[in-house]
Amino acid sequence: MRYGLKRATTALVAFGFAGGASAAGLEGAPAPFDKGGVKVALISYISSGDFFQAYQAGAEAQAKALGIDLRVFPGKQNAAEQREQVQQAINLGVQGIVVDHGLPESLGDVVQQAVDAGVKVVAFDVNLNNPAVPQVEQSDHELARLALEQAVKDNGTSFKAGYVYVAGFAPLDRRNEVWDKFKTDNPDVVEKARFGNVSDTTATSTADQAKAAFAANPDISVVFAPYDEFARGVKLAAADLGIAEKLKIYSADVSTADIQEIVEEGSPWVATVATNPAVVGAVSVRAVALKIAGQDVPKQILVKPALLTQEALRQAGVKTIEELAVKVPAFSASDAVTADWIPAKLF
Ligand code: SR1
Repeated sequence: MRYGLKRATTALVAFGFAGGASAAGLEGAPAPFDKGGVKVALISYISSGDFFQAYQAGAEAQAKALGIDLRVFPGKQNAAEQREQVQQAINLGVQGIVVDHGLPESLGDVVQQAVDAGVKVVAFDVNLNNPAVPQVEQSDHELARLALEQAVKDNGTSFKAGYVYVAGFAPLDRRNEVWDKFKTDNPDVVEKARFGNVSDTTATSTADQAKAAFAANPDISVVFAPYDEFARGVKLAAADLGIAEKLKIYSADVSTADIQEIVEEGSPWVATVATNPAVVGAVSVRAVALKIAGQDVPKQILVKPALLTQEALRQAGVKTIEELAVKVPAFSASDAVTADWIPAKLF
């Protein structure tokens, strides 16, 4: 069975972990994990939506397996609050912090305070430009390239497009670089409308904007919406306007709810390119654990995404992310930042 899968990684399927730590520590692990009681903070900018919930679940599972006391600071799309949370984490005496998204300008100095206080920091999808802070990312350039290659396969190189983008988020900015180059390389792809919103109601706000864009540009036939909440919004708008059959949506990310929206009869959501966010959460925690243990962590940690087309998902009869992981083990795997003392096995 093929999923239009272009990249494979191996080693971990992250829906649960065998073995793991007791309160007394992790046998065979380096200090301080051998004794237990390691405190780490997960500080998010966004917590709502399938991607971020699954990311958090993966981080929690990996933390549990390592005996880490993970303090989760929920994200409310509030830069001032996230900044305050970094300070709270330092005051709590955590040994590590994972910063998940956020605005670099509001985090740079507090993250430096954490580093100066000896706290190990890892960033996911936020460019903190700090040599002490490795960054986890989902190979966003490759992700966008795979989605746009599929768009060309389905639609050729001449079409009117809608594009969903909000500047200032590292993954969206990286995907945008690929979109810009794609338009330069394909001058008959015309971006007729650009819109987007990131908030606690991203999908519905994006739907409202998409409706206005479609009303003003009825010739749009392809939408590049490289965030699953964006794609849901565009799909919602298409359904409300009754134009789903003349539209094709290409996105990023996947969840069980997304799979159901993609495979349903008449869905315009024809492809997505995704990692398993639970694996990305686990990788982020492993990275900070390695740093706390004084072990080497690369500056850039990549989790490779896979192309998932509507056609392949339908053919395989996949309905949930768990089924996806079983049928395509490589989808849920990352061998990034592993060590033999880190438990990372399914069940
Ligand atoms: C607002 S940024 C949204 C993106 O962050 C993660 O990288 C997910 O892939 C999502 O698309």
